[in-house]
Amino acid sequence: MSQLTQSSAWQALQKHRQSLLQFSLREAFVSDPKRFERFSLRLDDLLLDYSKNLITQDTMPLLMELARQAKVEAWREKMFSGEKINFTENRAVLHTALRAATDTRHPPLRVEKSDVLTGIRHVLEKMRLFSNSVRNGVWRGYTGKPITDVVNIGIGGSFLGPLMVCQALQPYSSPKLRAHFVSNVDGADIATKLALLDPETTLFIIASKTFTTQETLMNARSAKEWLLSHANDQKQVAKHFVALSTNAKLVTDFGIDPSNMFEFSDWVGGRYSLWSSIGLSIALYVGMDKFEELLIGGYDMDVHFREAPLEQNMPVIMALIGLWYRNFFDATSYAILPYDQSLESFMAYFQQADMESNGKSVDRQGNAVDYETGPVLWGGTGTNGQHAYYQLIHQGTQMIPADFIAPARSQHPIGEHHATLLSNYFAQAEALMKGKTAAEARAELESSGMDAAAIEILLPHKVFAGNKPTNSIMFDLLTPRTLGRLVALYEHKIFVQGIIWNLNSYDQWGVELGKQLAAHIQPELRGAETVTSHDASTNGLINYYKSLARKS
Ligand code: G6Q
Repeated sequence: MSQLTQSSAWQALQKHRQSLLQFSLREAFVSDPKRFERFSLRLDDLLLDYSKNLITQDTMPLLMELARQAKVEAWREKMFSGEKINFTENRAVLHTALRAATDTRHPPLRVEKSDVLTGIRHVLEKMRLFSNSVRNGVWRGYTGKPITDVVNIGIGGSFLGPLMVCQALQPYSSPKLRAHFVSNVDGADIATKLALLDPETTLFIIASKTFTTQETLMNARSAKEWLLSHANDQKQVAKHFVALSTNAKLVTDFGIDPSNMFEFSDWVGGRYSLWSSIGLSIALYVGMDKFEELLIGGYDMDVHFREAPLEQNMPVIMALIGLWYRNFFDATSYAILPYDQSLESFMAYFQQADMESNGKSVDRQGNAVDYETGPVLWGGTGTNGQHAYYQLIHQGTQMIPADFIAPARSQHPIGEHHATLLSNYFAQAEALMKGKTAAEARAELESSGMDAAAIEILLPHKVFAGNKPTNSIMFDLLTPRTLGRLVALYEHKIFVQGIIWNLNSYDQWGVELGKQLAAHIQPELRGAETVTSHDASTNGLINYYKSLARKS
């Protein structure tokens, strides 16, 4: 048995879980009128209501004890101070430094003796000068026209964060500059984007930490060929291509002027990199001031996470509640449900952040874990989901804890739209908590005038068990600063869970195997020979592909 499952805190939680077999959220709200006050927390306007969870007053102290036994506070300090907690890659985990750099009074933060904050501020200044010059029309394309379209070419962590933030902050964008994202190596992605663009006014941002990623480099090469097919002059590449990377040599080899490269360091994990120069598309789209407000929002949450006692600590509470369901209720998945169309990629972003960080089955000592780790994350914007997959959350056989997220005010106020959206936000969490008893369903059917025999047939289908746990997160308006807080909240939640599960949340070796095999297969797809080097299924599929491709 692992230390974790043997620990007194874990065992106490298991016992506590048994005492909750008859727990009813509906009754808990009736018997405790202060339940909302007891189980909610605010950071300025950002409210976390966790009262609709399967917890009693005894649950949180037991969960807090689990966090203390896992030394969450000490690990938190290791992360913030730049210790190499990503030990399988021998790296610090310092995306928080990118946010701390906005605090001019922050003491120096040294990694291998040099102060990282100075370097970060230097890059921020370079981003400011560049984004201003593009946005002001000073930076011009090869025919002298200002830039109208920015295309971020990158994948995974070099794509999802900038995409999510640009969508979320669209109300702050300049109408003179559009942002596009190309990630998939499927030619359809770049071809459909290029078809809409004018090479004279398009700027490509090649976003790749390593600058070795197959998909990104292929898309970047196709973009360069497209530009050169119009500009017919290699020199013009400098006006239309910039790079965001840690790898100056490969950027130069690709043909991008090193003065057009925006650096960051290897202690920024890909999926935590939107705060680094990987956020250049954000700075271009909404302006550098707004990008810095986003960083400040992230820093607000860092300060809260680092300083608030565990009992009053938003990321800690969310982490513990998530872990409670994953490990003690066998919840295999977790839904993120923003009631804000501009957060349409929020779930996809955290699907990567969470599943890549805590989708591990070996602990920090290299032992197979004997407990569940990261859940499957899924979801999407309300109310669309209500007319699709919510059915399974309400009446399916699995428990799916969910986070409901909403702004009090809309960035797009039109008539009654936002009040209608929010009435659904409130109603869904209430419905999941309360359910509908057989007596309530029967009374409803009777009052509709239905005859007794029909009621008996329909009744079981109309009953909702309820007792479905949710968190509700609400804030005033989705500003850059609020978004920064929200993103950092989830990042730190992932951190806390990873620490308790005794994982390295900051590597991603699982991504590697498929990459290696694809590199081996690619040359085999070229010739006409029958491929025999794999298992029967892979050989069969490759050879079937070749037979079809030959026909075209
Ligand atoms: C994230 C992962 C991964 C990475 C992409 C792109 O944490 O490492 O999603 O961001 O594979 O990598 P590059 O930025 O190096 O192209």
